Amino acid sequence: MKCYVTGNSPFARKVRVASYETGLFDEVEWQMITREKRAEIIPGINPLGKVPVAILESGDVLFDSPVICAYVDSLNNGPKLIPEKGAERWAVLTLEALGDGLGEAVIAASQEDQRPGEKRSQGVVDRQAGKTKAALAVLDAAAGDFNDPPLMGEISVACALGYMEFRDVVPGWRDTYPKLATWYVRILKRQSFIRTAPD
Ligand SMILES: N[C@@H](CCC(=O)N[C@@H](CS)C(=O)NCC(=O)O)C(=O)O
Repeated sequence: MKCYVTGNSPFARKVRVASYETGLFDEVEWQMITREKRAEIIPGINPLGKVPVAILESGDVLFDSPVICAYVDSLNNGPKLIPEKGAERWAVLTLEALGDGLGEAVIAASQEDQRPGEKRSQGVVDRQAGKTKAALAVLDAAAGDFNDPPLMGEISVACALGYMEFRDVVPGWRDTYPKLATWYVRILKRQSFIRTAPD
């Protein structure tokens, strides 16, 4: 499988971490591309123009990150990142969706914030900041019950937090959400996160 990623994308990082955690990292032909290259080549592969996107040996194309991560986990003969059945499966997928939603809100808020004065909408920034803070509050309350080692839900949440911190979208979040921050400091020590930190 060939997988197109950019260095700072929290969604691409999910796939990289999931591959690392399942021991499949070296099986993937990683295509680390710039944002400029992404704009040039990705729309020809994924009509949405987004990374991550994977091309299988068969030529089939997979996107987006939850699909690629589920595919990686399907190749995994060890402990699964996504439980195959039962309530735990739906809990993991829902936590993954919450992490993805946090990542989307953080990206939208930070992109809007960077627009030039007359084009910037405070309403958009505030709406995305509201989603971000609501997600962080729920995650802070849930952090004590997070799986260790992490499953797909925790991986998604940590990747979103990594991007949020990298762009400093919520200054001082570690003080406001201390249980989440304590968990985050722990998960960052895993090789899978050390090896995939935003640059
Ligand atoms: N839901 C998608 C989101 C992917 C996404 O938003 N990727 C961003 C990078 S973080 C991207 O490629 N954006 C380029 C664009 O929107 O044109 C996923 O989970 O993979």
